[in-house]
Amino acid sequence: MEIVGELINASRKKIRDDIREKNREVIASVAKEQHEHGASFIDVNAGIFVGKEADYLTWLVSTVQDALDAPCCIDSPDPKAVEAAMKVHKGTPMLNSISLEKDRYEAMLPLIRGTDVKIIALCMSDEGMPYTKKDRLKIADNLINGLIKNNIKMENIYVDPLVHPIGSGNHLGKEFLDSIRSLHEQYEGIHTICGLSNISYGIPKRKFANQLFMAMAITCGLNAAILNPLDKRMMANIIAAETLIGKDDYCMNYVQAYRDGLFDLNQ
Ligand code: THG
Repeated sequence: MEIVGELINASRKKIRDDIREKNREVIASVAKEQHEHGASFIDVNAGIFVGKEADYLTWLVSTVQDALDAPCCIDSPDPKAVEAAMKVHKGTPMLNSISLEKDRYEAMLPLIRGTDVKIIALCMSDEGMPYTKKDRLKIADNLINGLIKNNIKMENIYVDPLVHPIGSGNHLGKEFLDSIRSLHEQYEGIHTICGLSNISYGIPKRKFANQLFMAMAITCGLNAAILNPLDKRMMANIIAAETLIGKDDYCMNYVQAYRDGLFDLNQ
């Protein structure tokens, strides 16, 4: 599982002021902490700073990469902000995200054509958000074909089928999980990704629900996630679930995690 650390996001009350005041020490330490806990990409999102998003996003990318040697996941729907952030980024970033919305699609494509950037393909179109597997796969198919035609490798495409709160419809969890399964059946080498905490919006014990849903998504083939890597039980679940579904030869990762104390959760 490839982990994208979600904590440097200006929509979070805890970090909003640190971003606004450009507090380098706090951003550097949150980036490092996430990396040490298993995040291979650090998500940076300054979406709430309307009109100044490009300025904040470039500052976040430089600050994170001055603090550690890891790529960012540039989280913005605004092609201008993404372009500016990609210019200051060292190495190969992840782009979060392209979608089938016409304006966004056409403006993002020139930024990534023929590059080795990892691209989140968000299942969203000008007709809105999909809720069924059928609607998700239709959008995903268009996105995947378009990206492949533009010389993007299949393994650099990370399809995000979009998680909806289970509280708004019984079928929404299963439609999402079935989408993950079908994407892996239909497109060999594809990655799937999501920010899964949306599933528990509006219900109690959100962490508990998120942790369980993660194990279910891993069973369906999910192989990347945007989440809080400081959630120890979540990270332990991911290791165990991947072992149990057969992605851990000789249970080596499982045993190593046990030895490292990652399964000691009585905190
Ligand atoms: N897909 C893609 N990108 C995404 C998302 C997605 N980027 C943003 C988001 N969803 C994932 N990132 C976060 C970051 C922080 C939080 C949740 C998702 C978070 N939420 C707290 C909560 O839900 O309780 C509240 C915020 C707070 O701390 O005040 O922390 O789905 N491609």
